[in-house]
Amino acid sequence: MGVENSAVLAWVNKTAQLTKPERVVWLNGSEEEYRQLLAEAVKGGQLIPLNSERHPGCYLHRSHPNDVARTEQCTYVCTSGKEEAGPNNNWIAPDEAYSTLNKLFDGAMRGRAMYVVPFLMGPKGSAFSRVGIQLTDSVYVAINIKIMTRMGAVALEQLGNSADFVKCLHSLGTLDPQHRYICHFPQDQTVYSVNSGYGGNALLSKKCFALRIASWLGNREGWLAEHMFILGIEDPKGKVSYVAGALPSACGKTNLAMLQPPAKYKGYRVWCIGDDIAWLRIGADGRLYAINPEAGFFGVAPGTSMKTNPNMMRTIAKNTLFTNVAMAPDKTVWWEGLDLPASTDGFVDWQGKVWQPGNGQKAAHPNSRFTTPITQCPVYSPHWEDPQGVPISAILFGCRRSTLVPLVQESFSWQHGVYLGATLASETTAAATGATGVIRRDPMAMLPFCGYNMADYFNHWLKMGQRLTRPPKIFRVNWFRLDEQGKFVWPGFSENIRVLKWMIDRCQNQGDAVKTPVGYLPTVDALEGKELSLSEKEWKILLSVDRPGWVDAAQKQSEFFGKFGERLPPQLVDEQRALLERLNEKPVPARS
Ligand code: GTP
Ligand code: SPV
Ligand code: MN
Repeated sequence: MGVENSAVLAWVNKTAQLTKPERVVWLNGSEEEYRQLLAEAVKGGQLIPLNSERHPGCYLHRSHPNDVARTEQCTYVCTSGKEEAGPNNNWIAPDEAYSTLNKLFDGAMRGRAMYVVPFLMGPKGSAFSRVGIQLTDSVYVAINIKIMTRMGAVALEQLGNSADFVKCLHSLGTLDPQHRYICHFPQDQTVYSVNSGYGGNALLSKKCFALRIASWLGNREGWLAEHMFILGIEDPKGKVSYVAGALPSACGKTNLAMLQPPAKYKGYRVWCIGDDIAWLRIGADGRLYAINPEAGFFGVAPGTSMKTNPNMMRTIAKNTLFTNVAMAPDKTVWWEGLDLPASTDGFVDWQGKVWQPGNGQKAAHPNSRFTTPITQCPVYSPHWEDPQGVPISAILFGCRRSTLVPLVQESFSWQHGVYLGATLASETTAAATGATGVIRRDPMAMLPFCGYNMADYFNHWLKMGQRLTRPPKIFRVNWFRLDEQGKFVWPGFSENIRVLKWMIDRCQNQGDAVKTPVGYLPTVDALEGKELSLSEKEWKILLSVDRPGWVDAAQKQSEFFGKFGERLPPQLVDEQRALLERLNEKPVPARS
């Protein structure tokens, strides 16, 4: 490829001198090249071809057992001052980080190829879009980026002679978890990652660039980079309204983004624009517009089935990479949540070890994933390509909470909505290493992904609201309330359409609601809830306000807010105080 951009050439040459690869391979993104990469990965043992009839064009990858999820404890934001990174990030001074990393990268690619992977985040020619270039010695990573982004010549064309691209350097190194680093240098638009080959640690286009670096840029330039899906909901009259929503990792974004409404919701359709990341800007008309910077899904496999997410099952029917799922002897894949076949003889688990149901082991790793192109999704929205993005009517912040948080709350104002996002807490999942099921603060589902001090981030959200003349309404949801037996009370999945529809109704000044201290809550009728076989007790779990529980929760927020010191926007403390006042008032059920 005749690359002429001198900044790109200089960076590639300098890196090759440091990492000393056997060869440098420039990727142009063509289909032929993609086939070659797949063949190379099969030959090298990184990919196993799957059953060509049942899974055409599909492959299985097994990552190292110590490298199966994001490692937040090895992830750093290296701004010049620690305060800029904030209490929400691990921090190393840039000089020190570069010095450690340069030692680890010295000769790290010896005997391996270094792939030069240019990629474009966002539609071609869009003012939202940005270019990145990843240098990596992992063919698996290069193949993933081909699926996940607009990769190759298209990115270099958009870049032209400009030096404005994000430098993403990645090496598998020795996969030594003791020396694993994922370092971000927002002031240099640079990311270095070494000793991991997995997901968000290694596909640097995703969380590292499109969230950590992009959120930092967005704060400077007046836009937002968020851990959000984007969907369009079409009503029977054909009107499409757009919703963007953040939920923490493995809490339901992908499922919601391509939901298939139940038969009863005739005429309603959901269109998918993105499932994980949104870049949002204010349009000339004062509305908020969103694009999905990505071109593929890196989704959670366990739990995905024809019952829960038929659109994803159809999406992954071909041309898909599976990572850390189980395999049957006929080279078909399996994971928890799919029906168990009559015979499981010869099944191997995600590590390739013999597996039998009931042997006490998971067949697929709980954070096993698939990588698949968005254009294969049966309900993918053609507006995914719109350079100006889609106008957002509603924003949703969601959490996984077995107690306290109701099914859905509508905020009273933008500021109250920002407070609902900022005080989000959720039970941890297998998407990151560490204990699961532990409640932690995860503001806007961005705790692991915000590339700067979250106090400044909250302030940025508040300022965005002031600039929006037609701001979206902000909601909070929780699909995960448990009953006394530990079962999910809300049926979730396709039935979540009821909540989405109510949200859109509310944006159009319709839909019944009850004013409560924590926001507007829907009535059972507004959710057409009589159709669901839920008892009165179950509705109470979903739609009531546990006043003492909320007083306790609101008081505990002081500790969290305290971490940000003087930098915390006072509006959030005002909202906390207002909530406590509302909770102490006598309950008056009122219709809005
Ligand atoms: P990341 O890709 O990690 O950012 O995750 P995500 O937010 O896209 O989550 P995803 O949609 O992949 O769902 C994660 C897990 O939650 C899967 O096992 C789903 O089956 C399950 N899940 C999703 N939606 C629902 C729901 O409405 N109810 C219940 N009970 N589980 C759900
Ligand atoms: C998440 O953890 O939120 C993901 C997967 O979407 S990863 O790419 O590993 O970040
Ligand atoms: Mn995610």
